[in-house]
Amino acid sequence: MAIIQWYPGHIAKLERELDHWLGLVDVVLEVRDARMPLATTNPRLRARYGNKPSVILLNKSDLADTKQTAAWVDHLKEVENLGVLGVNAHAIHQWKKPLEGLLKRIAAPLQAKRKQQGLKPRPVRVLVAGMPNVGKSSLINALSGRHKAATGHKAGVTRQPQWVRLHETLELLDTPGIIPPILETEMDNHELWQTSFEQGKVQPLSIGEKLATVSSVGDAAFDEATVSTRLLSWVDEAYNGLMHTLYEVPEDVPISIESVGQARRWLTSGGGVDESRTARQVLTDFRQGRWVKGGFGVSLEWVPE
Ligand SMILES: Nc1nc2c(ncn2[C@@H]2O[C@H](COP(=O)(O)OP(=O)(O)OP(=O)(O)O)[C@@H](O)[C@H]2O)c(=O)[nH]1
Ligand SMILES: [Mg+2]
Repeated sequence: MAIIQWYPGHIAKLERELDHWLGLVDVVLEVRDARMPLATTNPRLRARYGNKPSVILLNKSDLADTKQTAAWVDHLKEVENLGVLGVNAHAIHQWKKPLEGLLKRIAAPLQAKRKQQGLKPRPVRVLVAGMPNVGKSSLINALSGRHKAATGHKAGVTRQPQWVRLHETLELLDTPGIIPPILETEMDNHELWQTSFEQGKVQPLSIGEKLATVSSVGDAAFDEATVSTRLLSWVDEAYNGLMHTLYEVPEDVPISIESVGQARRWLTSGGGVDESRTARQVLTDFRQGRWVKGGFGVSLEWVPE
């Protein structure tokens, strides 16, 4: 799939600024989307964390496949040897304590070192980083209990880094989302993403397509019909006909924009299926969690068995 405008100029500038932000903090909190923990990590960014202690948060777990999120937490802990938590910014009370505990534990040796050097104690400083739209600002707002940082359902809402003090011992630096400046084909071949487990007859979505489904790349950067079609096909296969069930498409009719539009009567005035409306609606349904049933959502990346 051709992704145009993959790497806007302002992102290049942000990447350069990242080194400066890293110099200001003790710990990195990398936020990813629980529905695709591999596609929403930026290997170039991770390479720059160097040996800063870091923690991975798989956010939006309310929209993800619960079983997969639990498996990803275990898997990433093992392969990355880091603290990993599956969280939901909209219900942070469940994770606030464990998360703060984890950050403080990580920062304890740094604090002890300061004390040894005769320096005054200061708050632990945490860089909150990750791809666009994964929920960095929402998490910071939820943790601080105040709406300090701007949030929104599209890429690039946070434009400037911003410090938010949680309390006298913890400060978080909200930063703009950064996507990698590499071509999609290169991303798909990157070793970090090679561990992605894909199964079934239907070809999995490419990294760029996955990022499009969760609005980590702007809407102008991809073709909605293509992404929507691939999303429908993969999810329908991986989740045993879930798209047939949710959109009430007859079992013997293959899943497609056409069949979903027909079933839902998303039609043009001429009576044919309104393909662009249907494609957009399918993406919106996925993004807004309308495929979550009984607390079980959909993940586009599954952990190796
Ligand atoms: N369902 C659900 N939605 C979430 C969660 N966290 C954030 N969101 C939504 O995701 C969208 C993006 O959230 P932001 O906090 O603006 O994301 P960001 O990572 O700061 O994005 P940029 O600043 O653009 O990089 C918003 O519409 C949020 O309401 C979550 O845990 N669950
Ligand atoms: Mg933000």
